[in-house]
Amino acid sequence: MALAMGRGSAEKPVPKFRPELNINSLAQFVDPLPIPVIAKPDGWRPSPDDAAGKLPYFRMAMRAFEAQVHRDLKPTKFWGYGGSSPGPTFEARSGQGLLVEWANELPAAHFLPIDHTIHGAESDKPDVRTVVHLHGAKAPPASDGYPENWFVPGKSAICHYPNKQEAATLWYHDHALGINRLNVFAGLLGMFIVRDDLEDALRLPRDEYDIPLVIYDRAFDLQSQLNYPVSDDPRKPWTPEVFCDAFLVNGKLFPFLEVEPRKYRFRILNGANARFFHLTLSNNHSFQQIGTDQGLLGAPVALQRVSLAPAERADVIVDFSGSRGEGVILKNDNLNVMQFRVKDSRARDAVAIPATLRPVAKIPEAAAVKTRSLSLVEIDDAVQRPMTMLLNNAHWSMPVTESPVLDSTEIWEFLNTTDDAHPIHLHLVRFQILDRRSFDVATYWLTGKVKYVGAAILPDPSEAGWKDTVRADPGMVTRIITRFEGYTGRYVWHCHILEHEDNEMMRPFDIVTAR
Ligand SMILES: [Cu+2]
Repeated sequence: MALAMGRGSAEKPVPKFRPELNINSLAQFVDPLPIPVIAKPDGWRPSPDDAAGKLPYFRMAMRAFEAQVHRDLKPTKFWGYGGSSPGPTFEARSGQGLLVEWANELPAAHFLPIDHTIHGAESDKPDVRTVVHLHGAKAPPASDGYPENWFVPGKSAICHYPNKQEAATLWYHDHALGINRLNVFAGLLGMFIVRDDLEDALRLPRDEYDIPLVIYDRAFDLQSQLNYPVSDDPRKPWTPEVFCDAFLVNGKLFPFLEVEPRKYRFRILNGANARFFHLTLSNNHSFQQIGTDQGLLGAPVALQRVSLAPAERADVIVDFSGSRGEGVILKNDNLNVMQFRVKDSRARDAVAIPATLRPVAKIPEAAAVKTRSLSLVEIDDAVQRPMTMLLNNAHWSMPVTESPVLDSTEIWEFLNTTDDAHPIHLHLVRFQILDRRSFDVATYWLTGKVKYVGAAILPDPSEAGWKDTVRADPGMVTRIITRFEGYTGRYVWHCHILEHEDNEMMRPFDIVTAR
């Protein structure tokens, strides 16, 4: 018996998915929506760019803490930045850099099930490792949170964020190789907002009318503790995707927000490991999407539904002036997520949404000096269970194959041979989506050639701005175009389904100087 269990099982507890809390048994809209606090600097430090200049310095500690996700539940154990999840929101101005010392003050043992068969998470690695990536930031490579640059409890890393980029809704989260899905699930994520003068001049809703909504799904056990799903093989607890039925907004289940009958700006982030959200309002009112991952769209787009893959952001304006005294529910498909309680009062609303926002100049395809065809691949075991996911058939540890030249423009086309949509994220750069087009996957496997079987589909108006994450749909070639600006050095590109990213669907790339 003991022999059949194999070596190692005596040292590590066997991961189990415990009986699950029934979310439908909970009263809805009894907790106010928490709004993350704004991060405050702890002083000034010399700028890495200019020794005479000083930059605001923040020390942000990752700590274990407990928080109630619902009035009627016991406190849940989380890990979070600044002892909260989401962590404090950073407020930055374009062109004004800042320094963050990310300090690992977490316990020595992980509380979620590590799969030690996954590359980078072997038994000889410390269980608790963290490294922080600011998603969407144009940051030097040493500050980008390279997945192998993790550090253990008691250690820290200082990152420099120059913020030489346009106003946008960024977010920070863990990126440690092989356990990133567990660290983010544990609560290690937060918002980082960059503002600029052009955006200010548009006079969009601001201050208490500009609210981040960080949405993600989690599972809880009967003791209200996080319950990360596992496979039925205790030696390989990894599962291909995690979909849970408890939707949290800013860390609460079914929260409510009291609003005035006026316009609000919501910066919605899909912070889920794997779930795609399709959000609507219960009154079927339309709203205006004004921005995407990397900032403002050229013009507002009227929508009744916003769809977000993991890591994507939508910046929307919702006008509650026609809903005085009503309860408007934000829904994901048919399920309630949160409630807006519109006050039955008069509100002064001087906000008029401008007809145009920020011009987004299209990058011409002719500007590209190179087109890279990159396949998205799923490797199954003998009984068709996914074992790993690959980019261009390459594992993380294989030599770098993508080395764009600094300041050059390239087209990257993602050939999705799998049955899943994969949100593909490139670090450092912002890009534009060119199109998506169906191709014959069987022919591709046989011949290595792309045979298109449909017309090219242009991006939806809501994603026709600057992006850093793109949904690559199954059986399609998704093309993006980008200029590799900013820094030379090593960055990564990966699928943002965190279970895929942790299991090889991530590759390094190098930005090099022209020879
Ligand atoms: Cu994926």
